[in-house]
Amino acid sequence: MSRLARYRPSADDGVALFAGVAAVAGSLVAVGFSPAFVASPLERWLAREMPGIVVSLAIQYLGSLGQQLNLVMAALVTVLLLGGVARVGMAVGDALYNRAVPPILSGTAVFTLGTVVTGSFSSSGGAAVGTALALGFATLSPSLPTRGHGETSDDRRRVLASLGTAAGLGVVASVFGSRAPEPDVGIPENARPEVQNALQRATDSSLDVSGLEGLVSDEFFTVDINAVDPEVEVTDWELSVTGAVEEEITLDMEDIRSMESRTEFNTLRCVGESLNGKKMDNALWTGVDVMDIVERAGPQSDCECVMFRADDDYYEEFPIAALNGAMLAYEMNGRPLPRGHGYPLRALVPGHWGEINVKWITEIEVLEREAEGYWEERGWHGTGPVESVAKIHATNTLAEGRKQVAGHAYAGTRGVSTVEVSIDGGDTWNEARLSEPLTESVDWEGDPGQTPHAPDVWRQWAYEYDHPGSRHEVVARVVEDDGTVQSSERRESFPNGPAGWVSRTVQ
Ligand SMILES: Nc1nc2c(c(=O)[nH]1)N[C@H]1C(S)=C(S)[C@@H](COP(=O)(O)O)O[C@H]1N2
Ligand SMILES: [Mo]
Repeated sequence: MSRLARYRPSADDGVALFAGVAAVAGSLVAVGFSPAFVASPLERWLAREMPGIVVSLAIQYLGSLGQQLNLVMAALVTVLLLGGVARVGMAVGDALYNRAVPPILSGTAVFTLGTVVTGSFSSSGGAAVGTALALGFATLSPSLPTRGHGETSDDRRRVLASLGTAAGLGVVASVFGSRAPEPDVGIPENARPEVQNALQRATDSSLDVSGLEGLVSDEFFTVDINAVDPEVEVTDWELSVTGAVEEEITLDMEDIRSMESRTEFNTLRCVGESLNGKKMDNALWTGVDVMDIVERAGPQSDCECVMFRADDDYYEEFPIAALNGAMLAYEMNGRPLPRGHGYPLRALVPGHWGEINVKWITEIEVLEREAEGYWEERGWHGTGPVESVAKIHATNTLAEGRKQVAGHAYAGTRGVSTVEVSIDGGDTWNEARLSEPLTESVDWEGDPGQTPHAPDVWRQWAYEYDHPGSRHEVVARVVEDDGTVQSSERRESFPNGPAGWVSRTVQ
C-alpha cells in the first residue's frame, strides 16, 4: 500500500507504455480493423461477457458508439498488456547490461503472445515490429541537440523516441487501418437486367421530397455485437444444417450459388432503435430460399424451432415457421454482400425484427427444445414480427406558406395500405400520399407450403398542408393492409421494440 502510494512512473514506464501503443498501432497497420487485430479478441470477449443490462443500455443510448467504446477499452487494455511485456524486456535488458535485449526479447514475446491470441502472423508481426521499433529507437536514438536550455536528459530522449515511434505508426495506422471499402451506391452497370430493373423501379417510384431518403437506402444501418466485423474467406466458409435432422448437411458457396436464386426488396428494422430512429432501411437482395436448404436435411424438431449461428459467435432462436419465404442472401443491391452486412451469406426473415436476420451465418441448428438467443439472454424480446411505424424524417417549408412532412412507413408482412397524418396532435386525420409499392405481391404460386403475405418492404409517404399559423404537432400512423389502424400506445424500445405514433413539433 505504502509502496504503491510512493510509486512514481519512471522514464522506463513511459517508454514501455509507448512501446505498447506502437505494438497496437503496428498490428493495425498490418491487418486493419479486422478480427486479426490484436485488440479484437479482447473486444469480442468483452462483448460476450459484458452484463446484458450494460449492453442493452449501450445499444439504446449509445447506438454503435457503444461498440466503438468497447473497442477503445479493449485497445487500451491491450496497450497496457503489451506495454507490460515491453517493460519486462527492458528490465531483463538492464539486468544483463545489454541494449539489444529489450527490443529482441519483447518483440519475440509480443509476437508469440499475439499469434496465440489472434492466430495471425501478420497481426502479431506488426505488433512485434512496433514494439521492437519503439524500444530500439528509445535505446539507440542519438542524443537530442541542446538548445541552450541545458542538456536534454537521456530519459527524456528515450521517452520522446518511443513516443515518436508510436505516433508515427499511429499515423500510418489511421491511414491504413480504416481500409474497409465503403459499399458502392447506385445501380451497378454490369448487374443482371432483373436487378437493374428493380433498382430503376425503386429510383422511379421514390417520392421527390427534399431531405427524404429514396426507397433503396443510400446508407444502410448496421447493428453488430462486435466493433470489428468478421472477415470471412469464402473458400474457408461453410454452412451446415445440424441438430434434430435426419441427416446433417454442409454446403459451400458454390453449392449455394448453384441453387435457384431470387431477387427481392426487403426492409430491416432494429428492435433497439428509437421510435423515430434511423435503424430501418431497405435494399434489394439476391439469394436462395432457406427452406430449400433446411428441408434437404429433414428437420424433425419437437419445438418447431431453429437456432441460427454465425461466425461472430452470434446466435438467435426462433420458430421454423418464420422461415417461410425467408432468404439466405449473397448479394445486396446487385453487388456482393458487403462485409458489414454479413459477407458471404446472411439471413433475411420476412416481417421480423432485424436481430434474427443473422449475418455471417455458418449454422442452422434445428432444435429439440426452445432456447434463448444472444439478445434474449440480455433481456430483449426481438424474435417476433416488427411493429408498424410511420417515421417523420422530413419537414419542409414550401411556397405560399405551405408545409410538407414526409417519411417512410413500414408494417412488416402486414403491409402498409395507408399512412394517416394529423397536424393537430391526433384529433383529426388526413390521408398521406404514398409511393407505389415496390413489389406488387408476394407470389407463392406453386408453393403451397408458403403463407401468402404482403411484401416485406417499406413505402414512402408525404403530406402537404397550409400552415395553421402557429406551432403544431404533426402525428403519423400506419393503416395496415387488413384495415388495422396502428395503436397509439407508446413503448420504449427495450425490451419489445419501440411502438406508438411518431409525432413532431413543427414551427
Ligand atoms: N452475426 C450477426 N448477425 C446479426 C447481428 C450481429 O451482431 N451478428 N445483429 C443483428 C441485428 S440486432 C440487426 S438489427 C441486424 C442488422 O442488420 P444490418 O447490420 O445489415 O443492418 O442484423 C442482425 N444480425
Ligand atoms: Mo437489432
